[in-house]
Amino acid sequence: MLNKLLKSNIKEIDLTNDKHAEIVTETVKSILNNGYSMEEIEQTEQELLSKNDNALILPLLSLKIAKSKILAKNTNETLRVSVVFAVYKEHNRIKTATEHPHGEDFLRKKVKQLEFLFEDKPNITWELVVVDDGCPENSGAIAQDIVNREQLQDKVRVLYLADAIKQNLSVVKGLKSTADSQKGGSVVYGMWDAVQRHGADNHIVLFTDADLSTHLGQTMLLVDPIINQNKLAAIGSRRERESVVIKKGTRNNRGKLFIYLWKRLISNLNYIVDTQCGFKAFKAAIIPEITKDMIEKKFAFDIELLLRTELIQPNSIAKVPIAWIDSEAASTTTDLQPYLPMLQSIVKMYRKYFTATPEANDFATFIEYLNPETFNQLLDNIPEAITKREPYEFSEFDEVKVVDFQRGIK
Ligand SMILES: Nc1nc2c(ncn2[C@@H]2O[C@H](COP(=O)(O)OP(=O)(O)O)[C@@H](O)[C@H]2O)c(=O)[nH]1
Ligand SMILES: [Mg+2]
Repeated sequence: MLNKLLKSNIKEIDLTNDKHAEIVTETVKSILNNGYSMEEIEQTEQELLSKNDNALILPLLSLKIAKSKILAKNTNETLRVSVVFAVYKEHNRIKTATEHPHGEDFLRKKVKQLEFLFEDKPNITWELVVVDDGCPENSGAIAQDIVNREQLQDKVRVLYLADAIKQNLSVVKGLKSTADSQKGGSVVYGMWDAVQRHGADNHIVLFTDADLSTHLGQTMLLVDPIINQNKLAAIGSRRERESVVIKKGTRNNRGKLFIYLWKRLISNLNYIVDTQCGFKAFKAAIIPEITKDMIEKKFAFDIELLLRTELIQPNSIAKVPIAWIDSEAASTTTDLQPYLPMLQSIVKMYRKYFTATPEANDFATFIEYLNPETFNQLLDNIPEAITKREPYEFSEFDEVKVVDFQRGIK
């Protein structure tokens, strides 16, 4: 199998490209048609990973999807899978590549990815839930147009956060308008709605990002630990040994600082590193409880969902190494500086959900008093003890104290 996989001559895979997507599908099919077992596939995966070569992304992604398809095949009970994503200024990425240079045609592609994963599995029903986050460019209406034109009504549902606010639904309590929301408000509304509509039994609710960074063929890798290993949630992680990540640019040190700081506050997530990957699954039964009266409607909502899952049952989150290929062309967050507001929300979570300790309190107060200017100084002076380490070390390593950070700012 290894030799066959290595023959692929695509070194930089682009999931927005139809031809590349087709090659992935064909590779998965050929792996499955050869009847390889889960163990054989995992062994091949280990061999490819040990080569540490970004050009192997296509075979590695194909192996992950092949595993996911085997898990689907082995699922014989009734299962409902809802996949939610928010759209905000996605009017370009939703177009095709010929219609716009940033076009990814992500809606149709996501449908295809799920169709492929669940083909011949009538016991598994699924749905994509698109939630318009008050998009000024009417991303929701554009999505609905595609749904109507392509007759995708039984596969895709489009919701508007504005409607939920108008109806005063409990899940959007605290939002006066869509302007108070970023990603979190919409995703959580979509998750809650999926449970309202399809119930809590045999139902897994995932969320993802609008773009094609995560191939949804991997969905069963998240579903499996919940239905077969008693986990309450499973999160895609870009920071495990078996993760396959293609990301350009170097925003890495900021990410390290972010992880170091939230880990000083949120003690029950100490075994988790990548909280921000847009690919997470939850057992539907816990969704009403973990989404009730959430603090965060913006980009730190993942952390609140996870910490509340852990409060229900410790050690209940599976970390799943995934293949992730950044879509940077029209990222909706590149101009944003979301880290400081995220950290300040996390301080609120610390105060609401945890018993104070002197150490954590120090960090909480320090972060509360940061402003964009002092935070930028902090970013320019991230202590080397942090930049030289890997984020997983920050669960244990806590030697950089508030005074050390204060030295870097005026
Ligand atoms: N920037 C931004 N994104 C939002 C907002 N509301 C929902 N989103 C969605 O949040 C997700 C963020 O993903 P993306 O733009 O790929 O961010 P990145 O991958 O972190 O650069 C997308 O699905 C957006 O459509 C918002 O108010 N601002
Ligand atoms: Mg993205």
